[in-house]
Amino acid sequence: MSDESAAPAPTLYHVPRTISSPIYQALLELDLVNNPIRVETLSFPDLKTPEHLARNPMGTSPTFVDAKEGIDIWESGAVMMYLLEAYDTKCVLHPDTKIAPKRDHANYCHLCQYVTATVYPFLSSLFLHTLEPADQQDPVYLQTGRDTFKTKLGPTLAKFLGDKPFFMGDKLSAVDLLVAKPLNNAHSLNLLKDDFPTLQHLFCKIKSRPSFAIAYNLPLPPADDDATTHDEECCRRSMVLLPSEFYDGIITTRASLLSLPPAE
Ligand SMILES: N[C@@H](CCC(=O)N[C@@H](CS)C(=O)NCC(=O)O)C(=O)O
Repeated sequence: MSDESAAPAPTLYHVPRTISSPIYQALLELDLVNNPIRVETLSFPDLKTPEHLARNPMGTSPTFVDAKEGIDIWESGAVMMYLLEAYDTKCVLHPDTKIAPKRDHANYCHLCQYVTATVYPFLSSLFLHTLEPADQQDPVYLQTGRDTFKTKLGPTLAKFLGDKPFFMGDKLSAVDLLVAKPLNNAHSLNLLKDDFPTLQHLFCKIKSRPSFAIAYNLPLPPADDDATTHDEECCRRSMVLLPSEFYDGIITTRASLLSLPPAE
């Protein structure tokens, strides 16, 4: 006899400090974790197991599965958008399209896509390259990448942010959570502090939230953490965010992908 209540809870498969972290952070901010969305933490090797590849043939993080609804999706932007539209019914982290000006709605859609499709892959590749052995690094790629951030991606983000506290105005939204992931790479590459202080300040504000520590698997920030006065300290501590062992994990995973045996 089939029992609907026995269907597995909708599940976000998450690897800490990957692009699933902003989604997990959004679920925490909305108090949706285990209520009703389960978050299952995986390791990089877990992404390549037959069990995970059956959910997500790309073998990447994130993946969202709701078996009861026949949902199995794995693009970070789509997972974030779906979860907010389906579960953030009070529009806490996304615009209420019934009342929001069309321009806000358009900018929100644009920024979510810009961050997940352009900014995050760009900065992630650039940062990972700096962790390769020195003799395997391409100085031209690194310099061109830094220049491209300074002249195109950084100014574009800073212009959208303007002098507002958050990308969408006075209120935190999913855009801020998504952008914190690539901004952390930009911060590690020392691309923010001098040239984009408003982006650095936004990153520190997001990083100071307890939900960030949980989603990125970091020690919780001190209770009195205040990004408005402690940017330097907050961002100094953010260096702890990206231990080399973590990236070794990614590089090893990428290397193993490249040496996969041919399909039979
Ligand atoms: N376009 C995908 C990319 C996902 C992706 O590449 N995630 C990385 C972590 S940030 C990953 O799983 N890397 C492991 C691998 O490629 O083996 C998305 O935005 O969800």
